[in-house]
Order: sequence, then structure tokens, then C-alpha cells
Amino acid sequence: MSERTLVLIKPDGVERGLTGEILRRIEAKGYTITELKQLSASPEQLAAHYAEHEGKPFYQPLVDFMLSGPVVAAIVEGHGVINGFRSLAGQTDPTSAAPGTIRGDLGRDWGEKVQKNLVHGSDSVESAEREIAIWF
Ligand code: DAT
Ligand code: MG
Repeated sequence: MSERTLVLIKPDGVERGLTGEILRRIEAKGYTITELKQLSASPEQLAAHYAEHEGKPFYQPLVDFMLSGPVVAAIVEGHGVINGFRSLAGQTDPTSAAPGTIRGDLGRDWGEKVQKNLVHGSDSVESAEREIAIWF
């Protein structure tokens, strides 16, 4: 069944000029980008988006990082796209993400306390619908 997911290109991806490369990989896989915009995230959007991580040690550094520059938000559609995009993205830690993935090919440990891992992708149908409502 066709489904949709929320993709964010995080400030590290935008700043490094990787927006086109990341969107190219999504399109090359055959997914459809149905909505796309660049914006500066608000604290309220990030509090809602990352509510599940509130209280964790990386929460505030993560939010501060996401406020540090513009992000690109996209709604991406396709059969199995929720898990499919997470496969394209690779593991959360860019240092151990496999080659061939966005995080594995383009990311690494920058020696900072935040994981600059380039992209976000929703992890379930429920998350996707919740997150799409936050960003669009
Ligand atoms: P994912 O983005 O792979 O879904 P997540 O939802 O567990 O990962 O975490 C959200 C973001 O928080 C993740 O992209 C980077 C950051 N993060 C997660 N675990 C972390 C950790 N142990 N140290 C630092 N940042 C972390
Ligand atoms: Mg997640």
C-alpha cells in the first residue's frame, strides 16, 4: 500500500550543500516528493517533533542543533516508503551507518556531542502523520 513519510534534511545537510544529493537519492529510488520546502524550525515545532526524546541527555543539544540553521522538509510517498527511506538513510550513528546509505556515505563523527546525521525519517505510519502535521 502506498504510504507517506516525513523527511527532514537537517541543518548539517543544508549547510554542506547536500540537499540536492539527498533528494536525488530519494527520487532515484522511485519515491515521489509531493511537498517540499526550506524553513527555519521553531522551538515549538522541535518540541513537538522530538517529544519522545524529551529528558534524554542528547535532547537539548539536538534541539539546539536543529535551530542552528535552515532545514528542508519533504513529504515523500511510495510503497513501503517509511521503512524504505530509513533504509536509504542508514543507522542513526553516521559513523557506523553502512556505505551506500545517506548517513554512511555522507556523514561521520565530527567529534561533537550531537550526532550530525543529515536526515530524519518517520519511523511508523502514526509518527509520519503526526510529524507531517507539525511541518506542513
Ligand atoms: P533516528 O533519527 O535514526 O530515528 P532517534 O529517533 O533514536 O534516531 O533519535 C533522534 C535523533 O537524536 C537522531 O537522529 C540523532 C539524535 N540522537 C539519537 N541518539 C543519540 C545519542 N545517543 N547521542 C546523540 N544524539 C543522539
Ligand atoms: Mg527517530
